[in-house]
Amino acid sequence: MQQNDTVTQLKQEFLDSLEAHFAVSLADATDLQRYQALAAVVKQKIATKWRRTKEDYRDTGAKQVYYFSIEFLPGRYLRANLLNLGLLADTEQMMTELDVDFTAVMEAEVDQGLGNGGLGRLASDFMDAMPSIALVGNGNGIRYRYGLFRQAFINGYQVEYPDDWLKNDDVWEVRQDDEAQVVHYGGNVYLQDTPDGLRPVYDGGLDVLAVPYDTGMVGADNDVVNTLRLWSAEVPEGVKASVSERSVIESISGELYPDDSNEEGRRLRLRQEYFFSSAGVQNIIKHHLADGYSLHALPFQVAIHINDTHPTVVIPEMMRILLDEHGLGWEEAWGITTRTVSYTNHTLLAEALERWSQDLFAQELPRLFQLIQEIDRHHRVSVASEHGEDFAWRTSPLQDGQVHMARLAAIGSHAINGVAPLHSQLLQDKVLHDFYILWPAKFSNKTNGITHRRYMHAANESLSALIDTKIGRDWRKLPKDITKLRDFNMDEAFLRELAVVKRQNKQRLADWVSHNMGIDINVDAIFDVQIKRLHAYKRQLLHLLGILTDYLALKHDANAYVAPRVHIFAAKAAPSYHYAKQIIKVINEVANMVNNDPAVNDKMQVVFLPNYGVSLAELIIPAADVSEQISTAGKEASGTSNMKLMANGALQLATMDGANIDIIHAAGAENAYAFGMDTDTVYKHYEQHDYSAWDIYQNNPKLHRVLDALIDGTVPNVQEEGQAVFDSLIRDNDEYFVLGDYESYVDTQARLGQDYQNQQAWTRKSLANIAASGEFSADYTVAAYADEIWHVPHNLLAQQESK
Ligand code: GL2
Repeated sequence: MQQNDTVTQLKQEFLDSLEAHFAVSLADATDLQRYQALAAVVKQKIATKWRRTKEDYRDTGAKQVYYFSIEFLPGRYLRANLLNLGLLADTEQMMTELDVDFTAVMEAEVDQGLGNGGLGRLASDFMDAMPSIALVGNGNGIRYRYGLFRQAFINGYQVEYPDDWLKNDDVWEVRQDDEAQVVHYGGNVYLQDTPDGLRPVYDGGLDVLAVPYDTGMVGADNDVVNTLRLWSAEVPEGVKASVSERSVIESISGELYPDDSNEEGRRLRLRQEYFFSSAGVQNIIKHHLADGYSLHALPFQVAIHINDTHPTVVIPEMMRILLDEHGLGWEEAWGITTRTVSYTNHTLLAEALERWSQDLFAQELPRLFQLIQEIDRHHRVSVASEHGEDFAWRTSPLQDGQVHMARLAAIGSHAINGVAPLHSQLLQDKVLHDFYILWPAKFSNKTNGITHRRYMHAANESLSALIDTKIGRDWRKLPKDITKLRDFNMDEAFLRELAVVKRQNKQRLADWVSHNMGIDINVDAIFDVQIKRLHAYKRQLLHLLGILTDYLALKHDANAYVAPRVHIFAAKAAPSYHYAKQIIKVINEVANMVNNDPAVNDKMQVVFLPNYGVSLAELIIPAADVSEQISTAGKEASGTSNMKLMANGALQLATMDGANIDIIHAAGAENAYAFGMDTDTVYKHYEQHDYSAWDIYQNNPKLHRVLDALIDGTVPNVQEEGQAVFDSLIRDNDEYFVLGDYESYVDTQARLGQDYQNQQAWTRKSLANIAASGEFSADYTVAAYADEIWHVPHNLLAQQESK
């Protein structure tokens, strides 16, 4: 069809849809109605491909991957779906012809925030990559009634509001009543001797109906549409539940990450983990059998991947189904389970490795607890003879009254991977070292990736279009081809064009800040960006100390040179993470102080954008000049905003941590700003207890002055919070070595500021980053999982060869 025909047809479908759904004309329709009408048109286009994909999988008996994740962070779907369907440009043209503000229409879509940060967004990037490389992969998670809280700032403090994302219904989802599963909690379980062997008998407990809502995951430029299945908790039909019983049940899919600082919160969290794990596994096995396969064929037909330890109960749940419901023997059930399940670890932080109290676990999931006891016993027996009792004890799922989920995941899966080379190495050497001794072949690395489609082609259309003019469009399918851009790094006209695109993106962000925050930021200044969850190890505090350093220099030293910067933060702090919230308050007060001081603010401004999420990221990332990735080395498993920022031409100001190392290596060290202690130094300090924050404070007058500013009234309105930050750094000896890296950070920032003044040289570095970003495409990451862990086909290589 000619493009004009497509536009004409789209226009007709859109106007018809508006009338059919809302009985309004275009002129009278609200942006929300326009969005919903357009989304309905797009959904219709997806539907046929989706049905065919499902039929095709069933008819060919394709092996299916199921990606189990307690978080998905899709953001908005409309623009990404249009892009993948190849209809984005036509839709833009249609909207122009209709004189409709397309941006306003897209912004009427709610930003689906069913995740906290990188882990959830990675799951959604994988949902985009899988169909795009024609891989048979589905998501399995929870349809939270309320997503991650909506953040606002009042007097500089974070305030949390509920995220009522279903208020206007979700256009994309499809409820599947006939796929519902019952999930059972609590009660007592007895083992009874029957002619078929020991069988559990259940007494009491709670039945919850898990109802799935499916959303089509659209492949780019192909006919593949996979399924993301999110489960919602309801009262089973026929069960008379009181109001309070009903609310207990519904709370299971009520909200993302309930506060886990108290017992009831933790109980709910465990229930959530079992909820989507059990519903998912039951449903998979049901279909597997209905399609005529034997249980022994499960590992050949199905790969279940657990995204971090939250879905680890998949392992005992599969054992329960195979043993109790199908009468398999222990060894054969264990073989099937372990060959089906694989596990990605996403964190090195000890406190983030999940553990449950055995009492709580046994109360909530009594049968699963019995099975874990049995897994534990088998494990001890099998390793003790060769490795000794102490080793068996250290690696057991049950120890010290707790259930250790990472150990259970390592024992019960056939593959374990980390998410960046350093992280995978540290897993083998430290965190999961004992398991590496037992099963070295289980371990591998799969470096995270991102979808360039969302973060470049959709969010930064002008950059992608500019790149097309130089190297054609193949790189959009084969992201590594973007390295061809390196041939143009001496092309001055092209560098100028790149700089123009960056400036336009900065202006777009500046307009947003002006409109939403009432602050006019200087687009000629360096946009120095730190966007990620607020956590002590990510060290937003180090960035803040750098800001205070510049501020004090400008105030007190007439000769000080500070390159003009706009410091841009966006971050949510977990509601129960008091210290993180205190840091937000201090940053906001520093921002106030700086922005309202005419003596400095032609040189520096600080903005903390509220309610960080996927859509805000899509606005900030194309506008960034500098990407702050400054975690304590050895703490950030990978990071993914680093990759998104790089692809959009920001230079990394980074510690040698997570995937920063690989990004800096790919872009070339001369095109990035690495600083700070390396992992070995960090570990040495922890082991030798030779780090003294107090000594650093005493011996560095500049830093001394900066820290004092937090407690001597220099920064106004932070009496309590400034003191808390000061105490954590000095009294508590600075767990994350903020002070240890301070000097190196401010020196590197100063060098960066100088370099930025040569715009052409800077843009050349920016180009080097863009040109090296291809290898961080999630298409490659997912293909590597497919080849090495899941053993399912995809067509990434075929695309390469057909070129
Ligand atoms: C995380 C890691 O902290 C982060 O470094 C990594 O990039 C992502 C995805 O692998 O996973 N782990 C984790 O629990 N969250 C992350 O973002 N929330």
